[in-house]
Amino acid sequence: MSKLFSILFAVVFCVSPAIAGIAVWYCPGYGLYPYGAANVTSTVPGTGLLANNGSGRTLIQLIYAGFDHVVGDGSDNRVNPANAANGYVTGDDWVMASTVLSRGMQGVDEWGFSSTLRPPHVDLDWNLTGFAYVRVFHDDTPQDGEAYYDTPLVSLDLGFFDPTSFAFAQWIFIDPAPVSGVALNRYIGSGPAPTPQIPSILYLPGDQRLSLGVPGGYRLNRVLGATGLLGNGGWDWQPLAEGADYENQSGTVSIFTAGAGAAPQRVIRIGVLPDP
Ligand SMILES: [Ca+2]
Ligand SMILES: [Ca+2]
Repeated sequence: MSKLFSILFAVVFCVSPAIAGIAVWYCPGYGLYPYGAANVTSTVPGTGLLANNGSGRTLIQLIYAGFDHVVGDGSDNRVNPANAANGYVTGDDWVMASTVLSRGMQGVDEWGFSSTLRPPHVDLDWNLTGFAYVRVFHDDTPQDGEAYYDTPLVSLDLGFFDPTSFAFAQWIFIDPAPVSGVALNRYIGSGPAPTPQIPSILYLPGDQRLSLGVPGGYRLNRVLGATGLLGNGGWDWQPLAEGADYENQSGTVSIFTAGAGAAPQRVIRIGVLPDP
């Protein structure tokens, strides 16, 4: 009995320091459809993204959401078509890997699906916790006015350590495979977003809150707070929790400056979106 335990402990202590790194498959599990496609399960020829984008090619990217754990900088401008050198990302995001799906190559069909697996993206030195997402562009030349799609954020699994076996590789499907595909659903904005009027901020001493109204024509998207600077000079933005750090009632945002949930943020950022 005691020998068995010692063997188990030996195994655990040998393996633990080596657990680091990622291996991520990122691909469509069912299929990609053009912007506005109502039927994202169709197998009728001519309905796939690569049959409707003019080139039969599209760029997909595996993107790290950065240290703020939000897509881009948390604003609605998620793609910067002028930032081709860095894969069109905004904020502190960066492209971990990318590939072009080309219809007819490596078994890729007009929906971007292939039963021939490409190798996963492997980085044995990766040790950053956080989130990644996959972005699909209309084609492989992103530009203003073209559609794209972002998957939800996925927590990165840092448990990959054996490049001889992909048994522990992580899957990030672009679509909710295997039941249906996805249609592109966002547009790369043309020009900068309009800047909403900055409202007055009131300090309410009785409630120990900062209060401000969301500008007319906009709705609250998120509230971020920062306590210090990162090595790259940017703020260490973290999402604040509604109920614990702030309240949003009828378009008035109240940020707590005291109490159990009060965050010690030095800087607050309020994100708004235009009303639909
Ligand atoms: Ca980010
Ligand atoms: Ca294009």
